[in-house]
Amino acid sequence: MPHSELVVVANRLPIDETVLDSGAREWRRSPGGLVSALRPILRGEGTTWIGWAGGTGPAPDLPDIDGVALRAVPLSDDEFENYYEGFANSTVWPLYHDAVEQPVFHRRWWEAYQRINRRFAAAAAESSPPGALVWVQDYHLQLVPAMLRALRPDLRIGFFMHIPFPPPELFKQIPRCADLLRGLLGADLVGFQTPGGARNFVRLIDRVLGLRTRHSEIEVDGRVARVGAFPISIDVEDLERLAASEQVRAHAAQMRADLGNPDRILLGVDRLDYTKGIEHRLKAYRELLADGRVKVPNTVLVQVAVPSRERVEHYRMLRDKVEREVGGVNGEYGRLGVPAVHYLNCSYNRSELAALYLAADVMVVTPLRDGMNLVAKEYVACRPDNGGALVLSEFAGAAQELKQAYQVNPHDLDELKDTLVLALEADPADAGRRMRAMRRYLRTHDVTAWARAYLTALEFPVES
Ligand code: GDG
Repeated sequence: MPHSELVVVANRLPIDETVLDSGAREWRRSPGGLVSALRPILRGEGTTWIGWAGGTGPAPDLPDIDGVALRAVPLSDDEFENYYEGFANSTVWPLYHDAVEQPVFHRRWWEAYQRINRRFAAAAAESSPPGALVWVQDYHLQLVPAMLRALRPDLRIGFFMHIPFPPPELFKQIPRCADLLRGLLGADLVGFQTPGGARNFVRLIDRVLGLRTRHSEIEVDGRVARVGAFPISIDVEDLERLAASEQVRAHAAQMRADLGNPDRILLGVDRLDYTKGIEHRLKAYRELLADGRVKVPNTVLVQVAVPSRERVEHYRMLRDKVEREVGGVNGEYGRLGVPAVHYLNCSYNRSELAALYLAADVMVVTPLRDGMNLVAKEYVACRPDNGGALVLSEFAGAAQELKQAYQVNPHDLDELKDTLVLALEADPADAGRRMRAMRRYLRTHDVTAWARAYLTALEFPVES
């Protein structure tokens, strides 16, 4: 029988609480993110989304959003600290990103992680109609698939990992790593961003759990769990439309004017996260200025650094380091009224972001490791003019698809500098060909294609 009810389980609900001028509070759909990804295929009725609403304390009652029923899972201050900031973001996040920062382990974090995963599994078990498909998202909830299967063997369960999945040598450092693998194996389909992530998972199942694996199939408890790569994407059509709009084009021109109409604008847009390679980028730019290969005011760098996980120690340290470096570069190379780096530690809405992408000559995406990196894809989608050039780290999942980008190893400072110059001085015809090829690829590999591929693999009926 086809399954027609969908339950999404993610750490975060796709809403934010906004305080209106009147002082009243209102829930609004969060911009971007998974909810936009799923919107084209969510059919409203019959879809439920389970997740945390953002505050601590009792779970709020929530309105439906775009026809999707929302169910909040409560977290206390303590649980937020141990489950979210602790195990999820100070153990799993750094370790799955090649340990570019030292992962930290605490037994109390692991206990909280188990407890909260159990809470999400219980909420999913309660909210799912018989035979529904439950799609669990990301590294915060790796134990949920097995916990949910134990409660509700009638459900079809999917899991998608948004971040990289590390090789055995790294993964095995996590105390209780076998429990994480067993948790994920509770799913009928475990999806990763890249084939490499999927391969690492299968190797680990073989080595740590000693289960029989055949390519992408694993025999577990008398059933078969499948593993696959499903590279996530963006709503290409929507961004193309936005970038082509008169309002965004005018805004982009205004931004260039506000920056003093430089010949070349370099742009970085990232969450302020140590995986994103912001420091490496700043260092390369500073050396280019020192070498005289780029000059202010002809060239400027705009760095948007969206605040993130601000209470976690590594993030506070990163912010200090980045701000010190920006201050250093500006002190040395800025001119009166013309800083070398325009550093913006705030968040932008979709149309402002589109204008920034359109204004930038070179988009610099240099993560040390990244599951996919949607910013790279968004930049390409926002260039229907075929202008601009994308510098992209080979360690972002997106590099496996955006082959015509100027790819770079961000750890190699000289290579990074040379690649930035190459992109800054690119022949417009060549740069245009690259952009066109990448846009053509994205048009057929957009977010709807991603969700459709995943759900079809789980035999969920998706309208064409
Ligand atoms: C994780 C994985 C994977 C940026 N600035 C603002 C803003 N953004 C939006 C971007 C983009 C998103 O945030 C960032 O997505 P990324 O993919 O670049 O990075 P992560 O946040 O680390 O996401 C990543 C992703 O999950 C999806 O699977 O690609 O590898 O790490 O869409 O446009 N959004 C708003 N204001 C901003 O100032 N509203």
